[in-house]
Amino acid sequence: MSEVGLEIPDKFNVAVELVDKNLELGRGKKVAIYYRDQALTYEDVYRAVNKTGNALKNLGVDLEDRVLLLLLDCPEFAASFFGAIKIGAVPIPTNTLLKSKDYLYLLNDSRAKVALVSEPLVPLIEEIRSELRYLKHLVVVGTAGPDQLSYRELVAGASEDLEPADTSKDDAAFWLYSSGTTGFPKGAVHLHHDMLVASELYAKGILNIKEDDITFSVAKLFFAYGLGNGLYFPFRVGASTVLHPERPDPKGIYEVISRTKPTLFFCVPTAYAAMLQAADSIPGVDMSSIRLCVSAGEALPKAIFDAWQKKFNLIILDGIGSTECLHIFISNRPDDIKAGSSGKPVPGYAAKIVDPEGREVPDGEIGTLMVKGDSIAAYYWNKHEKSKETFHGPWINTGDKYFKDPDGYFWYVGRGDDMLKAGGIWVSPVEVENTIMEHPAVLECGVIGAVDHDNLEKPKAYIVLKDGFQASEELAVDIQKYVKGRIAHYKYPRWVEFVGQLPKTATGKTMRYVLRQLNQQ
Ligand code: 3UK
Repeated sequence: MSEVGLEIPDKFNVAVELVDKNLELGRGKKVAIYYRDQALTYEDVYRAVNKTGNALKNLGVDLEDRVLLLLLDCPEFAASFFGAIKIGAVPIPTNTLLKSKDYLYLLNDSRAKVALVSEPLVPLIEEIRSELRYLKHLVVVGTAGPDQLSYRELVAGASEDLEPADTSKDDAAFWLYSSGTTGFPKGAVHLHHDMLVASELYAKGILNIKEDDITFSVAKLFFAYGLGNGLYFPFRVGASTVLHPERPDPKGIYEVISRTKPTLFFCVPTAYAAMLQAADSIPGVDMSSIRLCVSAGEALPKAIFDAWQKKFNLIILDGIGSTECLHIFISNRPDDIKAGSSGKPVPGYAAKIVDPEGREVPDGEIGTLMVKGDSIAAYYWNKHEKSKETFHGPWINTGDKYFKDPDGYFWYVGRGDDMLKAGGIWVSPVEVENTIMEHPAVLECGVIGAVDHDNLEKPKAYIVLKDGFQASEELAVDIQKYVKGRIAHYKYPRWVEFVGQLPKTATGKTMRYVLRQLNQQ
């Protein structure tokens, strides 16, 4: 018996639990996935999972081999994710918003043998193909070109029967990469039991998800947040999910909601703010199907909670989760909300706020948030020092600064490191700084998170120019364009401020906290 009261046997394959079991429970004809004009039943998904698992086996994928998924939200995502897990391989859902050089790192660091890639993203991989040391096969979901394999053809030739690999509950099931301050992402290794724990504690415990729910997540499946919302939560209870491969702009989101009638809506603060702003200019918005809205990724400002409630008479449940913890571990509840706070620990998880010596601080005092629970990743792949800093026995250091009020609600106050978020997605200041520094006019720079008119964080750059260059609006725009062309679009600085010098430590390191203070004045 694990701490959460879930009976998980030692021999255990989570793909069986999340896919096959729905057939055993008589849900074969139920819709699992709505995708464009298609509705796929659990039987359809089961067959696709088995065929994809066999197709991967036929390519030589073995137990413990990594398989990189660079896929837009689509049924093939579900088939490859669970197909790989079912054969004991380890899928790695990967951020589709990155650039070629990011994929070069991820493919070489993970040593994935096979990558399954949506056709529009294939050029990004081809650009670095000659530098990939371990990739043997590039499988295209869509039309395959020379030296590429067609997913459709591989699957068409594969058997529908697949015995699950003889995995244990503590085998690696999948990895998720999480960005670090230096810009090199860390692969968090998640085990076969983790998705069951998150489903039990958060999806059932807090959302009370049921078979007749329909989920729609604006956060894509490659995020830990989206993966639960849009895939394993609904699959755990035989509910349906709406998958939407397009970029989520407010108009598109409202259109999907009005057409597909989800009951559970998952989003991030930036997109809630954008939806509110666009609401009145979009005709025919129908939100009547939604019973609950969820927000995570960054703190939800009270103003957005209030405006949403006023506009749609719906509450937004804010909760904090992380890639390492897999999903949300502190959350508001439908009947217990303090807007602006992250809520209280989800039953089954424990949370404490500690000082630098690891002692719990009194209520109202700020400290570092530590969390305990059975969905936490085992370690970071090939990053032993980082693993030791983060994983402390059953506890994990979230890196977040929090305080607890006398009523027991947890309040986010900031990060303990210099990492920041843009639209709920990690941005490393070092990576943005290094990119800006390659611009011919820039001598040095410092990047911090600043807040926009919705009180949401976005990157801001303080820049010292080289001699002979003049600060101007045009130069600021040029630097922004320069960054957008080189690293993922969401990382570019929304504000550029030219300064004479940067605050430095005795050893020459930029003091980003001084820049943060400067920004608040
Ligand atoms: C921050 C929040 C305040 C916080 C995630 C839900 O965001 C997720 O995972 P990431 O690894 O980032 C984790 C970090 O993001 N954060 C997330 N949610 C909140 N800060 N209020 C919040 N509600 O710094 C945390 O350490 O990208 C969210 C489910 C699964 C997830 N992986």
